[in-house]
Amino acid sequence: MKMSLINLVEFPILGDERGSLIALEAMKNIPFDIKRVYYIFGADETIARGFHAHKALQQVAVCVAGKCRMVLDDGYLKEDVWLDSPNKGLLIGNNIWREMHDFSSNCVLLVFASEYYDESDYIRNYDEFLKEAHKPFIHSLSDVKSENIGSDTKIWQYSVILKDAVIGENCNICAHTLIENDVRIGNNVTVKSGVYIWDGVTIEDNVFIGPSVTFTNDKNPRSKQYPDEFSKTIIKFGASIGANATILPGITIGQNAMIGAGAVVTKSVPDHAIMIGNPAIIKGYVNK
Ligand code: T46
Repeated sequence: MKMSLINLVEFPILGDERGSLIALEAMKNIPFDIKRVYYIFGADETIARGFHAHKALQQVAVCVAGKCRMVLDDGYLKEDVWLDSPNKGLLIGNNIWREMHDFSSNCVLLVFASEYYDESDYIRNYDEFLKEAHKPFIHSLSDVKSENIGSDTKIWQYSVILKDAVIGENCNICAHTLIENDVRIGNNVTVKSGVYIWDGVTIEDNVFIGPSVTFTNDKNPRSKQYPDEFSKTIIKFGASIGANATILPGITIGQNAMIGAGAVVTKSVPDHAIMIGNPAIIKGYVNK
């Protein structure tokens, strides 16, 4: 579950019978070096402002007088909060879409910023913001040559993905995996560690590939001798392949089928079948 986007900092109110005082200090109650301070006042109560995100900028916003409603959105979650007290600071990180609504006529919104003003740091188009927020996560220790990787997909350490591979949205490709060129992977697929997916393999949506599952694509492998075409393997929608199972070349695994750990699958598998053993046999069927 996502944590809240509303990150409020409460500033201690100092003062005495003469009145109140709040002190704001960089790297103390403002969690960055302050390079810029600006304030918004005299805002039209009927007009909202903001409607952008920042690529790098961190800010803390405080209503030192009056109030306004701040809407924050990280591309997954949208939340709002009233800024209505001079001792309540809202921390707004980078890559967060912000909107300011419902300014009171006396509102003074004071903002501390971690960087100097730079228009190129703004993302002012919501679709562009969403694209950025949902872009695939590619770990810096992986070697990913393909540019066909869907939004929200995660590729972890020491994965090698060749240029023509196609991977859908919201997949999890765990550490220590290899995906060759002629491979198609759908949406919501999990590939656990230690899996090598060779040319000729198609994996449809919602499939689970357990750790160290072994795919093959050549019935008569000999060193330095290549078939005209590699055998095609298809893993259909929703199928699950248990750890360390071996899938021989040219096999189709049916929709929602469940392959037990360590099974050696030598023949195509019907939809919903449960397969176990070596050679794998049908043990039953999962509920449709
Ligand atoms: C933010 C929200 C909370 C400058 O020249 N220097 C500055 O430091 C700033 C902040 C703005 N400007 C210029 C740019 C525009 O021509 O002032 C004009 C109004 O700025 P903008 O339309 O971006 O204002 P808001 O209220 O939509 O957004 C502002 C900040 O720009 C933004 O960083 O997070 O307040």
